[in-house]
Amino acid sequence: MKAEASPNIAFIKYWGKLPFTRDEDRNLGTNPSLSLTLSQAKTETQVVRSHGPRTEFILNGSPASDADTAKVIAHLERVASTLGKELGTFRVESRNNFPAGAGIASSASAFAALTLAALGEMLGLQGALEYCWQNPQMVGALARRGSGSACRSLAGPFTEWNGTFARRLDCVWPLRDTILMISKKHKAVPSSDGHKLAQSSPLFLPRLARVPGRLAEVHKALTDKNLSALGPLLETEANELHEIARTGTPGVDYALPETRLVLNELARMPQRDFYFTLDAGPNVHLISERPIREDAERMLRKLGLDVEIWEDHAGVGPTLEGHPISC
Ligand code: 2P0
Repeated sequence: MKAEASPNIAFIKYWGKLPFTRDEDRNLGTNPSLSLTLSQAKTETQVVRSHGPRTEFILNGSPASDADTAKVIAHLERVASTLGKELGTFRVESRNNFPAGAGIASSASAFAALTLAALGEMLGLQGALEYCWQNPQMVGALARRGSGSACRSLAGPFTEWNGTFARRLDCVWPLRDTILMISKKHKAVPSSDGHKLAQSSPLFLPRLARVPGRLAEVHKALTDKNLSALGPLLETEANELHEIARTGTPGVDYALPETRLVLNELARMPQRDFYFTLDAGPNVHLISERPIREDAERMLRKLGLDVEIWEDHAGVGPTLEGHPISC
């Protein structure tokens, strides 16, 4: 069964998990988060029952590493045990049309797509569609155990995750995300390690206290479709995420010199109608209402940077065999 899901870019960031000595995969956020689901960047995953001795995982056309295969098998086990099914073996094939591990939330789309494809293969298409309809929170909890932010890729265009359950927001606003692809390399420190280190930063607890107020402001900006109110909140969130990572022990710098050049240039622009956010990576996401490729090209030329630009925009969530899913 084949599923497609897009990554999401967080407006309010999930950064830090509740600590569990057992069940580390519970992935419960220490704070609520809210995100925009994209539509052009996609992970496509096919899960098919096999008669082989073990589950195979093919990633972007090549056999995946043992570590990635183990993560996929662990996730198939979660889905099977939730459904009360025998696990068996599978052939899993997954493709991204965008760079993974580079700050475009590839684990979110990966585990959203894997969850749905596995449900489809284990329950059949009709059974899986009914399951998603009747148990959206269970589907979200499954995706979340693969990767926390995956529960926010199960719907669109905007999803809020209260740390435990995720839900689609009743807001349609065709925002764009123009991504300055400063690096396509896999980041050196995975997000799951970043989440653990976050709590060692002196900035972590003060941020937790600020998030509820900021979340309310983001809700208001979404309701009013007021980008000039939303934009500065996005930028503060991105800066806080990177500051917390930098000031943890050990500190992690997810930015590159080019990232800083771009952010400094944006800070110098007196009037803008586009705003930056960052994931745990060096690439800059510019959120806007209108197409801004030309503005971005002009800025990059001025800075002497040779950087690819990817244009994406708000999406409506994943599909299973072409059927829209919204959990
Ligand atoms: C987010 N990020 O809210 C934040 C902001 C990155 C920066 O969620 O360990 O891959 O798999 O639960 O979901 C990236 O972390 O971490 C992330 P796991 P995940 O999008």
